[in-house]
Amino acid sequence: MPYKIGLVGKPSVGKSTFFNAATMNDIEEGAYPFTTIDPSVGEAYVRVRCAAPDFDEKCDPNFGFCEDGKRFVPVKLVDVAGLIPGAHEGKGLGNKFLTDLNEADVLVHIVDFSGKTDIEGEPTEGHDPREDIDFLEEELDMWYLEILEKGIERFEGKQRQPDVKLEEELAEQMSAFKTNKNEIKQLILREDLELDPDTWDEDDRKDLARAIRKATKPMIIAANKMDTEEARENYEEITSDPEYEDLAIVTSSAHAEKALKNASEQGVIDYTPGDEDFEITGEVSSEQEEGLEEIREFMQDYGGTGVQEALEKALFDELGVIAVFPGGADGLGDEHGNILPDCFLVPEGATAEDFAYEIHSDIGEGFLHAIDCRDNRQIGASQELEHRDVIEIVSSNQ
Ligand SMILES: Nc1nc2c(ncn2[C@@H]2O[C@H](COP(=O)(O)OP(=O)(O)O)[C@@H](O)[C@H]2O)c(=O)[nH]1
Ligand SMILES: [Mg+2]
Repeated sequence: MPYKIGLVGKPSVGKSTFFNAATMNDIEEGAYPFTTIDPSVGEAYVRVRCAAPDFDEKCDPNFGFCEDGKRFVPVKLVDVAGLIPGAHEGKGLGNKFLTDLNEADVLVHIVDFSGKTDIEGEPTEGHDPREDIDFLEEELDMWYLEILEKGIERFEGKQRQPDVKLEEELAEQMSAFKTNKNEIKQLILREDLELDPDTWDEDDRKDLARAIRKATKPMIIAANKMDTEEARENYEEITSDPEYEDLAIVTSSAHAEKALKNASEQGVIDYTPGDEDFEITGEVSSEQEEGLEEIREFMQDYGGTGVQEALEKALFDELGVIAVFPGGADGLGDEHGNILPDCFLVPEGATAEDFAYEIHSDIGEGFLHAIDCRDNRQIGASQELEHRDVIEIVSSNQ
């Protein structure tokens, strides 16, 4: 299963623009690892420095593509529309919204930093983006709190039965959030609460819901519309506000990325997504040239459009994922001679054996040992892998 990144935010912040820009590509249809008829789900990429050049080779990716030594590894991107006040109570797209949210491994909260849309997404002036940041967190916390309350009721209903454990009942109720009893127990204790909900007041419950949300729904903020003057001012102010210093925040212009992808598709510029610059290679009107030069200036100030960076910060830094290439100790080609055709995204801390299971459950079950292809060293089942490792799995089920 590819990782899923969810784009959230109130209406008119640029979610669809970001989604379209990030999922636009001109590679062959057949190279997609998944197809979908849902227009809000698409294929985007995260960049990994390709391992093939380290072996003086050139790769032949099965999925995604490789440009300038950067491997573009597919991820799923979901435009989670429908965030409005009361979404947790089923208002707006309520249930679809929550299902989409649940399926995302990590969220990118797109915020209109220009302040030109109000809390409902209607045009205005001078809106404080901090309100949007607080509002989304509040909305998610309310949703978590409702499910936590159901878990508490479930526990209370069973209290006279022997061997009923609070953390088990809560974890069961909250299983859609991909948590477990150990994590729940740790979070309760970290909040300095007893393992007895009778002793928790309303604030304790809210704090616990928030702690569970933070632990299970990693999220970064994309400060969007940074191509506007107002957004830059808000960005300066918010990033120097001590109350917001814990935020993982990336500057972005979805609009600029979209314009570059369009120009690239027209064949008038040479642009590799995520790069800090591009080259005009075809005939452009003076108007288009002016627009492109404005975008170039913006990219120089902020190190690119920020769209790739947002996806990568979400996945690699916030969620904690590494990329590992399956390889062979005596050659990186597969049975068709394709060099490093695959690149797997796996959780940080994944072991050689976990990686074998990731490739195929049969390979995992027959795991004998692994080989680090960079130095031909044999490694054991429990050895933790590192980002950009090239690993051969030796299995009795090959
Ligand atoms: N200036 C600027 N406008 C943007 C940017 N991204 C989106 N917009 C504009 O914001 C409006 C809403 O965008 P849309 O993608 O439909 O937002 P959504 O409702 O969140 O999906 C449109 O007019 C976009 O052109 C950006 O990075 N900069
Ligand atoms: Mg939209």
